[in-house]
Amino acid sequence: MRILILHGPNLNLLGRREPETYGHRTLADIDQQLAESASAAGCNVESFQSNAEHAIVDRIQQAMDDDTDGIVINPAAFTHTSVALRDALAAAGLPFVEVHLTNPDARETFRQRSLLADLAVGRVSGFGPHSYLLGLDGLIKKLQRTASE
Ligand code: CA2
Repeated sequence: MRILILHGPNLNLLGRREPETYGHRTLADIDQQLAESASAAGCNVESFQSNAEHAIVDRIQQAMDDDTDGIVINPAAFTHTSVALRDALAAAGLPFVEVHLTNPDARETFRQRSLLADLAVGRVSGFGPHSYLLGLDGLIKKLQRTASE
């Protein structure tokens, strides 16, 4: 099983800025842990981060043709703004889980709207890096169930 992990804008700064909000772990740490967790479940993960909306759209389109089974995405600020990302995820038709380090619903009003949430198979928010692991686990179990039906 092949899972794509997508990280949106500014998440490359994790561990270097605003630790009081986003914690001390770097994106490389999180990706490493996701790779270990996926491998223990017999899955492969590939991680991709970009600050550019078009690059994330391109990577989602690539996933339509590279045998990706599902996507775990922290769209970061694009969660709240990007019709392009929504359209790309809808067009790809791959099951995806939306994850957030913080709980956007407990933050500013503008973070309380997700343009992606209704397309997602699930959402995990507020558990720091553990949100990604919970999202990955949920997606793998969902894909396994679908495969055995
Ligand atoms: O809680 C999350 O994971 C967010 O997706 C993070 C986004 C924010 O716009 C969403 O509302 C919720 C922001 C990511 C910024 O990442 C930084 C990391 C370190 C230092 C500064 C920013």
